[in-house]
Amino acid sequence: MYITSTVFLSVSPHQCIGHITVLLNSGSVFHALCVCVLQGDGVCRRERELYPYEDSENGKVMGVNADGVEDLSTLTELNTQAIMHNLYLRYHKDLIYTNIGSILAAVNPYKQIPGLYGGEAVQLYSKHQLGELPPHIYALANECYRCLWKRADSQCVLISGESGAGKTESTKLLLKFLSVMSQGSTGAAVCERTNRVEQAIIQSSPIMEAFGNAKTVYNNNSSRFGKFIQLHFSQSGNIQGGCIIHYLLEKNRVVRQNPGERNYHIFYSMLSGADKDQGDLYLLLDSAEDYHYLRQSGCVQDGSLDDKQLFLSVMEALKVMEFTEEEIRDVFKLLSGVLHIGNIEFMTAGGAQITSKGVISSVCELLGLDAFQLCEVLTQRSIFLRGEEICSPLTVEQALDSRDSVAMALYSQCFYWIITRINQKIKGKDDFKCIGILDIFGFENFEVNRFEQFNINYANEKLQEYFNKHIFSLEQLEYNREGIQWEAIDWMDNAECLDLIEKKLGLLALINEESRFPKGNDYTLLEKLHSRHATNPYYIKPRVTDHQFGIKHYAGEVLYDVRGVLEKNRDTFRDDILNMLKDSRLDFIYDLFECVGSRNGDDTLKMGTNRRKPTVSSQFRDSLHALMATLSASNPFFVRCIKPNMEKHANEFDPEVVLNQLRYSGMLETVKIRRAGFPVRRTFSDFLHRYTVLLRAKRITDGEDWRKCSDLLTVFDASRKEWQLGKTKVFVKEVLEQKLERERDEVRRAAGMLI
Ligand code: AD9
Ligand code: MG
Repeated sequence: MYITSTVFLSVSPHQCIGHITVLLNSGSVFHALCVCVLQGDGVCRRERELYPYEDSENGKVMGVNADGVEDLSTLTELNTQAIMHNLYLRYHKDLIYTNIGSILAAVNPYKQIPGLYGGEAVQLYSKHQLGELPPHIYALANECYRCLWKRADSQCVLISGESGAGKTESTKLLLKFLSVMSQGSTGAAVCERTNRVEQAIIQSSPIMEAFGNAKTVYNNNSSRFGKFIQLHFSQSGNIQGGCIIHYLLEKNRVVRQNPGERNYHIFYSMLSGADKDQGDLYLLLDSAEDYHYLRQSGCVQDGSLDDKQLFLSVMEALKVMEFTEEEIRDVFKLLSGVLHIGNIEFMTAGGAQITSKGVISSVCELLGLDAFQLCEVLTQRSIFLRGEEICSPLTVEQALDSRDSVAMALYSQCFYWIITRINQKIKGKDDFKCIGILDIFGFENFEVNRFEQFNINYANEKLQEYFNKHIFSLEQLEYNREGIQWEAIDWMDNAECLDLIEKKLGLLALINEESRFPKGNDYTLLEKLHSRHATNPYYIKPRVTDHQFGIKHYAGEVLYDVRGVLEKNRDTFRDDILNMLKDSRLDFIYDLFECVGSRNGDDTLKMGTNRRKPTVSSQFRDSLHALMATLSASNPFFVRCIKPNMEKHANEFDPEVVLNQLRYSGMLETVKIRRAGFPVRRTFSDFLHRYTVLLRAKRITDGEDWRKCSDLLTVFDASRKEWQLGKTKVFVKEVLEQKLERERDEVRRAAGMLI
């Protein structure tokens, strides 16, 4: 249905005319027409947009291809609106994937699309080259898998997009596809071991999500930690092992959540899934409402989350991963212990006094602690000075902080322990190549943004830098170096914003400096940030508030609340509390605090004894840099996830929301460079080696390497539009590479060779 937007331009925004509403977007670039259903309550709910696009420059309605194009680099008219229109057309036909060469754009459908990801789809995509079938995450996964041999190097898939855009779902689909490929390639001898590894990798997802994901305002299943999953493949194509690296769990969520958000899923699922015996064993109270840590945000349930079902799948997954009954019991006792800790209350009586003695006995029973010792560390602080113990009483506020720090430490150590156990289970040889999949927490901009958001957005900024470097910077450098004819493409560089954050005397350095300064507090920090960076174009010094600073990120401006930054960055944990936990009668609790050897384990907690312990943000920066180094040694694939609306609704495409994401992610520039560029680049000898069978078939045997390359490429594209020769490499467009690969497969098949 075509409707020219001019007909409706005079109608005021959001005005309801019978069953039709016209929405005008504030930027005046875009006009959306929606059919609305007037509900009984008189509220007009948007059902479906009919025509969201008009070319703002010349006012004409663009030519419409009913399904849109599958590859954005083939669009005839190139601008951001045309890209969006194409995504829109496809989205409403449930075609959520669109290619930009080998980069995949994925619009979150917020619904299950029948048949899209089933076994048949996996089989189908595994048998075809990239480009032969409609765009799909499986097509990208298949290409990534093939590249292990085609390019003979390790691969990585970087999934980006804001919170709720679909990164974690994409990660799971990639894992699913790769594990099926692995099974298909398995020889009988390694079959059993391989199957176990694949199953374990797949089953690690429900466990990690239960313990590391939570409902936020942006996403009902939001990842509150970042992860990089590495799969080690053998030469014959099966997964021999894997490794999960995790980044910065948001541990504060255990004790505090914003209104409308929830604590980690596992707490609610334990409460709704545990049977009577388990309930008795774990001393569970009746419902989530009975716990301070679960009820304070006013949200204990969400219609889209099935807590009971999650409990069953976590239990199933824990068994597959061979967690022992005893370990499972210990974990749930710890979780229940954490919840009970949150119910400990205090009053002032010459310092803080505990008012809820019954709770203390439950906590001690669950965690194997001594009641007297627990009460002591919660109400007074003891330090050793020159061999002498000095105790000082705590205020109620300090007592609440110490209570919360025990809960956070228990939960986070338990999380790290679970990941360590998963890693032990999926460990295997890494004697060939690997595929790494990066699924971090997406860009966030809440009403109040804290230290966690600062780190999350910093990580997203790094990921965007990596994307820019690979798609724009390195590519154009190589064209120049190799003497390829080329028209330069402008792109939005985020280097200056990153400099503001991580360079010498940048925000991170100042935060760290102030964290080490004994007298430093959040306000002295803010003063230093303002005075050093107020003139930086990427820094925001708000006019009115006295506790915020802001950053102009590539994805938008975010104001951060400075309150709490230093404490979270220092991440101190009192020695006396640590010792009390180590005195636990339960081996499990003792081991968590004594033996967790992971990066995030011991170190984090030993602040009391080691003042030069790295701060949270410097550890995070180092781990991001290490990650970038790993990524730089692999061949990258990119998935750009896009959120169609902020309401998490199916069948709703909000042009303003999508347009913003397309703009900040540099989609137009990406399409331009993919269209103009030659993304496939191989040295002459690599190229000849790959296509030996084609050379033979086309009887190209004479001449220097470059000449043979040129002769072969001319056979496939005499016009030379799809390739160029550089000084040491051939430069080929993806469509031409697909043709070469197809023909190579056919020749090899005809000759009875393995493909
Ligand atoms: V965050 O940065 O961790 O807060 P993600 O990971 O980008 O975020 P996620 O993958 O969790 O988002 O997707 C959010 C929700 O969108 C999911 O819980 C699904 O309900 C929905 N979703 C995402 N992708 C798909 C899909 N391919 N098919 C169906 C989807 N639903
Ligand atoms: Mg996620």
